[in-house]
Amino acid sequence: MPADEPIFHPTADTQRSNDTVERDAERGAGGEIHQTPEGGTRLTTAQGAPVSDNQNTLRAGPRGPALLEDFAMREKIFHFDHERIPERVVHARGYGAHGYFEVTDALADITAAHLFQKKGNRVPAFVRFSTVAGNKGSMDLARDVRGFAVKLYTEEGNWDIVGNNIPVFFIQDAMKFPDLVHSVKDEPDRGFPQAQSAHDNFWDFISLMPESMHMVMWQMSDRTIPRSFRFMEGFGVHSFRFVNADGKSTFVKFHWKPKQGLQSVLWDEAVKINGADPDFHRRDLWDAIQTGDYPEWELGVQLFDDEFADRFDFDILDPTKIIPEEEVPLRVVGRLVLDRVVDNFFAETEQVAFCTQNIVPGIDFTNDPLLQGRNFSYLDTQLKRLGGPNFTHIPINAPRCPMHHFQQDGHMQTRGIKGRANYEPNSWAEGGPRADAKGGYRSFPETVEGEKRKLRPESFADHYSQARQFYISQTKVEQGHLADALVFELSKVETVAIRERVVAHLPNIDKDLAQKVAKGLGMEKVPPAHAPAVKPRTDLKPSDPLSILKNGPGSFKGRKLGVLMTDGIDGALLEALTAAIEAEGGMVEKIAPEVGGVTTAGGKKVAADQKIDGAPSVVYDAVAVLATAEGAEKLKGMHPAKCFAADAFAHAKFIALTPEAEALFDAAGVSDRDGGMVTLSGDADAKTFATACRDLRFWDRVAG
Ligand code: HDE
Repeated sequence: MPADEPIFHPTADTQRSNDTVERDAERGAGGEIHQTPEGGTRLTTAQGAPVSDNQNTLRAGPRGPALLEDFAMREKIFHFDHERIPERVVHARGYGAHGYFEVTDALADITAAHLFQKKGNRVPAFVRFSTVAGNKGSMDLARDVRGFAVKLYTEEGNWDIVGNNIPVFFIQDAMKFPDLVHSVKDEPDRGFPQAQSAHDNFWDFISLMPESMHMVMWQMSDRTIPRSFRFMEGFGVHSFRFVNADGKSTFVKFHWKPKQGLQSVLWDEAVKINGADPDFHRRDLWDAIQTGDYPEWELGVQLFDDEFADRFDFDILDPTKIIPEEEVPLRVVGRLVLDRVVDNFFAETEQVAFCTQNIVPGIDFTNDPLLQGRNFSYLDTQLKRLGGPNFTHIPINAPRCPMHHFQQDGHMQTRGIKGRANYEPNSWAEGGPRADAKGGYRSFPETVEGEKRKLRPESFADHYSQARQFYISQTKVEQGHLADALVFELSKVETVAIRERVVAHLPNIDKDLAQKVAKGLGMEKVPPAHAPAVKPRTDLKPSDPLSILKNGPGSFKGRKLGVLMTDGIDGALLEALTAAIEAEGGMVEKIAPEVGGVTTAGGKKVAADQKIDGAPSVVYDAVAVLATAEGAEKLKGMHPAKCFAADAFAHAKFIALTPEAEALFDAAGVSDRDGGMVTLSGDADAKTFATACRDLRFWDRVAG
């Protein structure tokens, strides 16, 4: 084989073997014998032998024992017995989708990464969103950090940005990760609680780890109860390096900004969504992509040099710190679009193996101690999950560029390898690939010196200043949610001393917050503050990008209106409302007392998408109740309809209602009428309502 010819090309090879099977199946005599007499595809074993009966095991006599020689039955059960792989120790519950990443601003002067050399360069992408603590079958709306892991199949190898929807982390050193994760997961003796941090072990650990306080502020904010994967940001967290063709290094932080704007739900909604639709987030992503409303994120980079790093108030290697966008503005360099759902959840979403060490020439790590530990952990974990070193052969993990190497054996080797050389150097004429000293991956030659010691640098010691900055950057409504979240979580902690130890961190962040939480927990006073390692700063300015509500979309695009309807309604009004919401880019789902739907005043049958019992208002961004007087009477007698109205009001949603529907709201205990409620007296009101929905929530109702 000539040296420049690929030894194998994985995707092509896999394709070839699939094609061969299909071709064989189609071919002449072979094709015919692979069909049932009715012309359908014939069922076979995994070995290809045709199956005559998929319902009954071979047995000796009609009521006799099963016979072991029934290879088809044995194979079927054997496969089933082995259909699960270990779930991820963290981020077990996740959902993935395919798409592409396109460079919108070349960075050829900053990085040698092939991808960034030209505007318009496009590579395939696979993204997996996840919660962290819950198991694979847990619910989507747990209060939890979300994983935001991106695999870019570049022409020089896979580049994985394994990030979260929060830009900082709980701990500063990878060595603490097992402790952190053990503390948040279900407690080891009782095996609960599932998918939540509201328990003693988590807060016990946190109370003893002041470095976690910045992340705790983010975790207790609405960031951890996103409305959808589509409406959250992603962050690479660590500082990385870009290295250009001349070997010059620039530090970089990665930010994914959703074009759809940021949005979260309220905690009470999250709790109820978990019951109504535990798959709320995955269904949302699936539906959006299937309807052609492709979610999109911009990739923003914060670029800075050594000089900035030296003068920055905090250590850029410390993953518990951000660099405010006011200090280093984002430069938007690309866009990520998700436009294809997976064909098979297990093969793709479950088997995808993200690894922080998957980088490409032009990109490098920094000495962030968390990142360094991760670079060990991810490869290691894939071995456990996927069972062998050849997990890169699985199509979702296989690079889309040629690979040439000498790693041939091992579990599940699937490639058609040819030739004699499996070592290097060798002297065979077709001896295979050789390293490329110039074009191959080279680490940035950073000078490193120092004593070999186990220590935490002094420059990592300030644990409260940015926690405070985050808190003061929130709107009043958001600050209220954050305080409520702390009160909720700590109320679930049984040990009073742990509650107190957590609250004692808060005066170092914000005195009002400390007081609110202490009061919410029924404490007589705020416990004495822990002595901080260094004095917290109070001069850091609020930063708007840290708030969700200051970064809403100002649009109802991609959001959903739930319309509860009864018999006898004005069909034209329903149509006007639907048209107005669709003109805003929103979707409409119709709900009725019976899923068969309703009949309008004009005698037209309108099918419902949902029966009221299965469509609480928490699964919608805004609601409308179109009812006649008689219809409202009927709804008043239905508990789910009353909850629909009461919850929509309590969750600050925009509500459209016919004058007759007022009776339902009264019966649901909603006697107030405010600017977030629009009475639909005529078709023109539908437009007014749809325009109001752009604000997503009527916060004045709950601002206090
Ligand atoms: Fe992870 N993390 N992590 N992590 N992480 C895993 O890898 C680990 C950390 C993140 O959708 C595991 O394949 C260590 C920070 C995401 O498949 C494991 C440390 C951030 C995902 C692992 C961290 C993340 C993981 C479990 C501390 C945000 C899901 C299964 C040093 C920047 C990827 C797996 C997916 C998954 C280890 C901290 C994000 C065990 C040791 C910080 C999004 O390898």
